[in-house]
Amino acid sequence: MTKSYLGLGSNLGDRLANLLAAVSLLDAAEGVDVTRSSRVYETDPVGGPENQPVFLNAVVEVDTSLEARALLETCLGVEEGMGRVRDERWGPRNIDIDVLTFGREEIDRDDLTVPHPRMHERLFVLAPLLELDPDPPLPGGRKAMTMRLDRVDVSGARPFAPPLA
Ligand code: GSY
Repeated sequence: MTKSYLGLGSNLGDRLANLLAAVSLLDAAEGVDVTRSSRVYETDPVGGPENQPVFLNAVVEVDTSLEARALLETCLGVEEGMGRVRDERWGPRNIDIDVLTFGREEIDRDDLTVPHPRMHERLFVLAPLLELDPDPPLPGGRKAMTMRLDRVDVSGARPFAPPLA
């Protein structure tokens, strides 16, 4: 079994219901067991079109018997099952599921890079992730303990709802 952290985000429709649906669908998937969730944060959009709606974000911990590629396929399948349309890059979406980490493995392939290469720069990932793990795998072997937060806009993530699982 491998422990993996998944980042969930939604900024279209009933955002909290979308996150909850994603957790149920992930947990129902073959070889995936959702073990814990962070709280849900409301977060200011990073990138994408100006004035896109604010996001809800959370991180969930899963135990999986799948290989990394198959876990990614499962996440994409859940997004698809929830009717995600990929029109605008970085644009609004009802659900986004990112594989942030896969055990302590470092994978760098066209289709999947873990630890996720930008996760340490994104408060909408770090704030929920650090609730679950104070020493998570980060790109380049970085340590959360030694990261500087003084250049990060920490007002950009506000607790919104209790854990999803
Ligand atoms: O990478 C996930 C999609 N996304 C998000 C997000 O989930 N939250 C916030 N706050 N900004 C984002 N920009 C993108 S793209």
